Amino acid sequence: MLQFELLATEGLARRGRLTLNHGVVQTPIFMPVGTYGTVKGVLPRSLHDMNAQIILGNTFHLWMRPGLDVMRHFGGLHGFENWHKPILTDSGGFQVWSLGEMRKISEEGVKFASPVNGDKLFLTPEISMQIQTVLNSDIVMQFDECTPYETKGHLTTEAEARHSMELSRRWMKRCMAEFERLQNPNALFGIVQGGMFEHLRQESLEALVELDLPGYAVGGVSVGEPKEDMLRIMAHTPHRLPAHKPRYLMGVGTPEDLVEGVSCGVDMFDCVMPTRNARNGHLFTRFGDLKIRNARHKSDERPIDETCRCYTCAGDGQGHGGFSRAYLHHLERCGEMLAPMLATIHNLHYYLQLMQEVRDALDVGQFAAFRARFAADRARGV
Ligand code: PRF
Ligand code: ZN
Repeated sequence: MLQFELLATEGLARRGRLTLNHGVVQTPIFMPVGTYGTVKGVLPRSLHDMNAQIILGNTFHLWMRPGLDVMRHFGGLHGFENWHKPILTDSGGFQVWSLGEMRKISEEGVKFASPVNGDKLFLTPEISMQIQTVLNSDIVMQFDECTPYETKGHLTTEAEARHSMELSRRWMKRCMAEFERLQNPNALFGIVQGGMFEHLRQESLEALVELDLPGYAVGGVSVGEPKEDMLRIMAHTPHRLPAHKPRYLMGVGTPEDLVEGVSCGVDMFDCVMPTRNARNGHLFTRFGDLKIRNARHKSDERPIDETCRCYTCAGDGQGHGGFSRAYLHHLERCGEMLAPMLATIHNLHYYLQLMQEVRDALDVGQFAAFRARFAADRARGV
C-alpha cells in the first residue's frame, strides 16, 4: 500500500522514494491540484510531458459532482479521469471549512448546504472515508477541521485552537476505524493541527504518531497568517514527525516556501498557486515573478524564461511551441483561452522542475549550495 525509503539527507532536508499502489513518487515532490478530476487548463499529456508524478483530487467536489454512482461505475478516479499514476485526495475537511458561514460543525461532522444545488448535506469522518474508498486514491487524507487563523473577527485563541485540534484527533480515530472496516487498500495520512501554538502542535503530532499511520501531513498553515507564523510552524512541526514516514505540508506555497519547507524536512507539497496564478497572468520563473499583462512585454521576443524547457518557453523540439512574451501578452490582453493554458504549462513545469533540482542537489549533498543559488536567482529579476 505504501513504502517510503530515505535515499539521502542533508540537515533536516530529505530525498526519498515513495511507492504507492499506482506507482513511484520521487520526493521532495510538488503535487498539482486537480480538484474536479482535472488539473485546470492542462492536457494530461502535458502533465505527463512535465513529469508530474502524483496529482490531487478533492473528495468534497467529486462527491458533489459527478457523485459516487459515476465514480463507482468507472471503478474510481483513476479510470474516470484516465490518469494512471498516483492520486492523493483531500478529505473535504478544508473545502467544507472554506464554505465559511454556510456550515455547522458538531462532534458528529459538518452540516452544510450544497454550493451546487442548496441540498442539505452532512459530511462525517466515516462518509469521507467511504467516498475516498470509492475514489480509490493512493493517499487518503483524514477528515479534519482546519483551524482558522481568525475566528469571528479575532485571532483564534489557544482554547479555540485546542478544541479544534482535539476534534480533529477524535475524527482521526473514526477515520481509521472506518478505513479498516472498508478494507481500503491504500494509505491513510493523519493531519497535524494546533493552530499557531507549538505545544498544541506537539500534542497533536504525538497523538497521531501513536497511531502508527503510513504518513503525516501538517495542516492549518497558509490560512491567512503572517509569513513569520507560517515559518515558525514550518520550523516546528515537520522534523518532529517520524523520520521513516512521508511528510506532507498542505496547501503551501510559493517557490520560496517550498525550498524552505524542504529545509524543514517536508517531502510533499500541493498548492493552487501555480495553476490559479497562471490564470491571472502571474508567471513564476527562476529569476522572479512576472505579470504577463504588463505593457513592458508588448513586443518582447524573449520567452518567459530563457532557461525553462517547457512547451511554452522552449517548444517541443519538433517545431511546436516556444512562444515570445509578446505573444503571451497579446493572448492575455485578448482574453484568449490559450493564454491561461500556456501560462499553466509554464508555471507547473517551473514548480516540478524546481523540485527536480532540489532532488538532484540532495542526491549529491549540495542542497545548501542550491538554496543559496536559488535565492540569488529569484532576487535577480526577470
Ligand atoms: N486540512 C485539509 N486540507 C488542507 C488543509 C488542512 O488544514 C490546508 C491548510 N492550508 C490545505 N488543505 N484537510
Ligand atoms: Zn516555461
